[in-house]
Amino acid sequence: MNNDEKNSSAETQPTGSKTALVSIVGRPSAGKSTFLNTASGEKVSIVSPVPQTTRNAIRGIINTSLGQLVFIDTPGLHLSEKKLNLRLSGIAQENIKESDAILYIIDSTRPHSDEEKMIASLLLPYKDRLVIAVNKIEDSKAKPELSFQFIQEQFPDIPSERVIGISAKEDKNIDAVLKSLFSLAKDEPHLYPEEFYTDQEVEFRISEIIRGQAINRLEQELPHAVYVGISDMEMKTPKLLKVLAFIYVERESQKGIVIGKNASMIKTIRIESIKECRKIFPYKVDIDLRVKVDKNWRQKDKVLDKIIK
Ligand SMILES: Nc1nc2c(ncn2[C@@H]2O[C@H](COP(=O)(O)OP(=O)(O)OP(=O)(O)O)[C@@H](O)[C@H]2O)c(=O)[nH]1
Ligand SMILES: [Mg+2]
Repeated sequence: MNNDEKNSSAETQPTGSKTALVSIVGRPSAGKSTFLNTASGEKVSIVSPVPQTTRNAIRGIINTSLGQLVFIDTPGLHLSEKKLNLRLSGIAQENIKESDAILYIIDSTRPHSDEEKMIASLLLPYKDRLVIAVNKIEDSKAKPELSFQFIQEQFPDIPSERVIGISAKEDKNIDAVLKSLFSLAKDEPHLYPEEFYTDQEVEFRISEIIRGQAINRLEQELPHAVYVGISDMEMKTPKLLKVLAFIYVERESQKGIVIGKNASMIKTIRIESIKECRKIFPYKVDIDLRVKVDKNWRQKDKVLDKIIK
């Protein structure tokens, strides 16, 4: 959905009176963040082919002639006992309880494993405020009929207008999902002013842009081993924000990979991050980017408390 059709439609058409807080949930890599970005027409949340990309509850706001939907993009729900994964699943579960509606995204290119069944049973008590999107239907590997069958088994009495086949990547049927979510919205004051499309702080946004640029260039386990910290940020002039940022890795041996041959990798991450910031902020963002080791940070509560909220 492009921006002319969504948020900026407020300029031509007033935003309707409905309001809903909507949690987007599903397995890692189901396409939750892609859905939010396509629906809002903005790069609100980072996307990558690696599962467990989203680590925070990220809000994205959409205004249409029907009203305002405030989406909470959550980390993928994952069967794992690892400290980081438990925290990520916890965030998704806390947000489900608070929301007026839940958008459950199922990846139709993957078999419906025990993990999918675990999510379906977690959502069963909320079936009256559930919309289910069967995603990636444009993919040649997709088997949406199996997903619809799975949904029929797990949620036998869910109304058909609340189960929709979509392609988040190719903007297919996104409008139908929004319409279905509005049917669960209430006549209540909007949660955000119309010019907002996200509530993320500048510092968090920049650190996520850098992490997105990094993880989409790193291979295998490395995307999971990375976090980004901003250690200094100063508005030098009204047109220039100076940022000192660190990409943290778990081990000394990973440092070299992030830096790359002749520092080529870190340079590219820096330049592409600056470009992305340029598109979002009304001022230039100059980033001094360095790499540091924070040994086994995924096991440290102190670090997890800081980066996962
Ligand atoms: N073919 C296809 N791929 C998609 C679609 N939607 C998302 N993807 C891809 O699926 C991968 C994961 O997408 P994300 O949006 O990061 O998934 P997520 O559910 O937010 O993942 P986590 O944050 O890790 O839980 C990326 O490579 C996307 O490009 C779709 O409609 N079709
Ligand atoms: Mg995500």
